[in-house]
Amino acid sequence: NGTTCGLREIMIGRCSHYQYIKNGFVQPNGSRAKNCTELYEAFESAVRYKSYCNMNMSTYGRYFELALGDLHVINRAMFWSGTYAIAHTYGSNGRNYVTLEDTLAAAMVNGLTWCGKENDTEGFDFVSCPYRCKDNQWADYAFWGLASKTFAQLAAGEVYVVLNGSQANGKSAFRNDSYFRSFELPNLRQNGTYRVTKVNILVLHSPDAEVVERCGQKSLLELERLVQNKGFDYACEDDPEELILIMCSEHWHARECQVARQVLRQT
Ligand code: NFD
Repeated sequence: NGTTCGLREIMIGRCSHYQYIKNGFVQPNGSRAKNCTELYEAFESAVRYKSYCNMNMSTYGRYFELALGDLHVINRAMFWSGTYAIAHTYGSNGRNYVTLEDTLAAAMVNGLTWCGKENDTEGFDFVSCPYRCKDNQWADYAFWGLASKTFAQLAAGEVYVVLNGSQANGKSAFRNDSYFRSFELPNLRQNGTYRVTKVNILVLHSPDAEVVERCGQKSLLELERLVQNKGFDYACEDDPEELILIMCSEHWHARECQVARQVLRQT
């Protein structure tokens, strides 16, 4: 439950690493390096000395503007829901596909926990975060809600969505309360040069787990309707082979991975 001490050093360090070492797969060719200290300061001034419940969907606006202002992700933006690990393996740090976490704004804080604290010399709470604000649901979405919305707005052309067709506990692949549904799908661009043309859904079923939904069933049917109402082309594929091979590398003994084993041995 603790929060991230050394936030400043981590964020500025990650930003420098991103730009000077990782660089190349996401940011446009020839774009100027960002000033990491300035970026951190935009982030800090949004949150430090503020009480958690005072945050909302515009709190980090300047940070995202500075970090992502000039970016477009054309034909390779990838969203994920219930599929964090495999979507990121497949995306391969922006080499194949670009996820939100491959952008500078998100890479600087992905996996960290932080919150501001009022009337405090540090201005940060390094012990615990409330995580839930009773009176203001937007506080909870202040960072990742705006991150998701901003990322969706800069996706163009064909986009990809990796969903989980074998979620446990009756959860659906296209959940009512997912970030993907609440902040990404509604913010895909419908007009202009950088509009989205097609939404490609990749539905995964974990080896040896129950199949809850396939393309064209239940929540995926609803998703299809929403996508088409927005004027985008729609495609849905169950268990694309390249994803099954990645999954089978981690579930080698599953019955469904026998075929993969045989094929891989033949070559
Ligand atoms: P979800 P969703 N590692 O799977 N997004 O549609 C880490 F670090 O239910 C990104 O609601 O799908 N975090 C972030 C994880 C946060 C992991 C919110 C994991 N293995 C929204 N698994 C982010 N980077 O933190 C689950 N989570 C967390 C965007 C995740 O942090 C992405 O562009 C989130 O708080 C993606 O297209 C929560 O579980 C979509 O929204 C919900 O993940 C994923 O949100």
